[in-house]
Amino acid sequence: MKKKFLDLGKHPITNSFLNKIKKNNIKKEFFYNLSVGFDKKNYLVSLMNFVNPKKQYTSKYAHRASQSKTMNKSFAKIASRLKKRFRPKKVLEIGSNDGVFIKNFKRNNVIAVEPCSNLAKITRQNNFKTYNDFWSKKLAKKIIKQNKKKDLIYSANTISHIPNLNEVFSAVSLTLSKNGVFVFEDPYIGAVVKINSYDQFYDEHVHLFSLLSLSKILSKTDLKVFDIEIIKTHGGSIRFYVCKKNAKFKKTKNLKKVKLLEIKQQLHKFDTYRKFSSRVKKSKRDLRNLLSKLKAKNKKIISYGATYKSTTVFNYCNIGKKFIDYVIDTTPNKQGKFTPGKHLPIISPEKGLDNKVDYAFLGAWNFEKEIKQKEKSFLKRGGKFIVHVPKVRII
Ligand code: JHZ
Repeated sequence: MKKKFLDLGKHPITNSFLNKIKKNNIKKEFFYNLSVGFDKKNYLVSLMNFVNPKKQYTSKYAHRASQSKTMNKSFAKIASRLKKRFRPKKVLEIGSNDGVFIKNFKRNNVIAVEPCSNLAKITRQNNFKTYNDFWSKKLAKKIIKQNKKKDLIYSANTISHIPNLNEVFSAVSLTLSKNGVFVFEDPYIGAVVKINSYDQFYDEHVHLFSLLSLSKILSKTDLKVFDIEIIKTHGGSIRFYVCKKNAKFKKTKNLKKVKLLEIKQQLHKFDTYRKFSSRVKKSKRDLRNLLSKLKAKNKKIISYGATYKSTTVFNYCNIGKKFIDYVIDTTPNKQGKFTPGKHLPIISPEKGLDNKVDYAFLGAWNFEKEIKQKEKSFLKRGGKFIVHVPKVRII
């Protein structure tokens, strides 16, 4: 049973960018209550209400994982490390997006699973065998029948998106070879609590894991975690290495270290999340105050990165056109559209980062370094970024 600790109010689906702002479109826009709870039994943080995945992972899925240099590099690095460490002959990726990870493998070694048909089309066009489907036991059975069991299953920013974790891990267990390894990474609840990144909560992030929660969940399966890494990706992620309980891998020292850190951070206590929730309310007040002050001085403010995260910030903090003129983003299929809920126009950075912009709210704060590097001339002429993590401030 989950106990609620955070209520962020009514939110749209983060992937539901609008083509046009017409009365009819706005009337039809789907909203749900975004609130977050803690399950004392499994130490797991999850949304209180799940949106139907068929509404989320459609043929119009906008996010392209290859839109940042940082992510291209990060996927190339992990692919190379996994190849060296496990020497896998048969590889599968769950949630392959536009192929940013699998492109580092030979086509005959790797297959992809991706529910969004527009993304599956891209990896197919690049000649990677792709199953355009949701990850499930049924699909796992089909895959092993056609493609044999896998030595490596990899997944980034996908497992936290799937409501039914029993189904996820049963399907993984069916698909793994005897000494096969399942490596997956997702935003880390430890980082969210530490840096106050409440915008990691949105319809797609239905669970945010810790080692403590995953260990509880896997204790009911034939799988175990044998290694772990806390990484900087997306503002703080956790990477789990999982295998069958009777596989050859011994648990590493990293597990003990992370477990102790999580206990120190009290990630297994409801009170930690209750306190976090007060910090989130303060963050909202601070951001609205800062934007109001800047607007009173007639400053031009835009937002940088039409992220799913910023949909949470804007809808929770009620930030619309009064504060933000428009959003800039490099993703071609976000440009020309409007953000979910607050309907801010999205345009390209080339068009949008003009000389009149005084401040840019960093919706893509997780790429601060890459963006600052790219936008040196904006900074040089006195342009400034606003961030809300770990604290609302101008940088
Ligand atoms: P980014 C998505 O969330 C959705 P979002 C998903 N649920 C998830 O878990 C994470 O990804 C991983 C743009 N950009 O990655 C590109 C620029 O315009 O933080 C993207 O639209 N210029 C699957 O949306 C956005 O910002 C740049 O220089 O919160 C970044 O989105 C860079 C670097 C990015 O994920």
